[in-house]
Amino acid sequence: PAQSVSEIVLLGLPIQSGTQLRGCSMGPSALRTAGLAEALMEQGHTVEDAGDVSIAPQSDRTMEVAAWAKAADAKAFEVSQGKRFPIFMGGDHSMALGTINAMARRARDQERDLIVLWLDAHSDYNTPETTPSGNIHGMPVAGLCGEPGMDFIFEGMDRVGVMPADFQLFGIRSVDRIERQLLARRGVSVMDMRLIDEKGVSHLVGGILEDVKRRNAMLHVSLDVDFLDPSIAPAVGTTVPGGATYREAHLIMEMLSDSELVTSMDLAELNPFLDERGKTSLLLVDLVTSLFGKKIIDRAPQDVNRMQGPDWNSGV
Ligand code: 5AB
Ligand code: MN
Ligand code: MN
Ligand code: MN
Repeated sequence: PAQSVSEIVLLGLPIQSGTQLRGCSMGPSALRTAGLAEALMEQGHTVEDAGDVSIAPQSDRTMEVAAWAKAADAKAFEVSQGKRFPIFMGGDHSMALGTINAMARRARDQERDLIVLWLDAHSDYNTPETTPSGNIHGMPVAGLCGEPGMDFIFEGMDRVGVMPADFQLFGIRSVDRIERQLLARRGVSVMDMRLIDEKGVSHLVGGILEDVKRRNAMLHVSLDVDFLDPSIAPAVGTTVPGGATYREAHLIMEMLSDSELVTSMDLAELNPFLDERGKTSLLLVDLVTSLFGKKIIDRAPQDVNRMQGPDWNSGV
């Protein structure tokens, strides 16, 4: 995203009811502390911080997730009007039940499809029936795809389903047994770490972007901190070894930036309580600046051969 974005809007969703481990509620605050808004403004973007969403107290965690989904959906829809690019600052990954429903509503209003690039160690396709943990942050993709047992979350919402085939799960390296069967049956695209090792980020992301472009779809990026290797991003409750490296993650953001196809983003699962001197929050800020056009050098590959070297004779 670059030219077509008029304004970036930050929305805090301090949700942690989707997980047992506390700390994700501090995510939005840590991203602000790490200078997310300032970094984007430094790059010349207009940034508005829409503050944090909150919910009324609920009787249990499950009801909290449902209340959060409704509140997140309503506010996410509101802040994403026009050409505004929302960055949703979570919050555990159950936040996506609200944010992605909202962006799917935006897409529907424009008669476009929404494609979701889900950057995660996990496939988050459990249902209340299959979950080994009971934690709803392991279920948002299933809920958005209309799997049974999750309708209560969308009650009273203008629910827009997402087709399983419109999810691109990327970076996956932890899938539960029944979850795996369900993913295969539904035809969800799972680009696991082995595939990434074999084919490379550039080839795979390039293919996804071609598809988004050909279909004139909107593209939502849902970044779970555990997509990244724990050595560079320790601030997450569910670390899995063998994640994306610093350069793989940046390359994805750089390619997304060049494509100008991304229309919204989640920053999910950041648990600042587990961080080491803010390094994970700072890395997320860095990745977002790459998504919004920060480049190592200016490059115009097609011009490289025509560029002139220094003129040794004139001494310049
Ligand atoms: B995350 C697990 N599959 O369902 C489950 O971090 C982990 O949003 C889910 O990707 C991890 O509890 C959820 C074992
Ligand atoms: Mn996740
Ligand atoms: Mn469709
Ligand atoms: Mn995960």
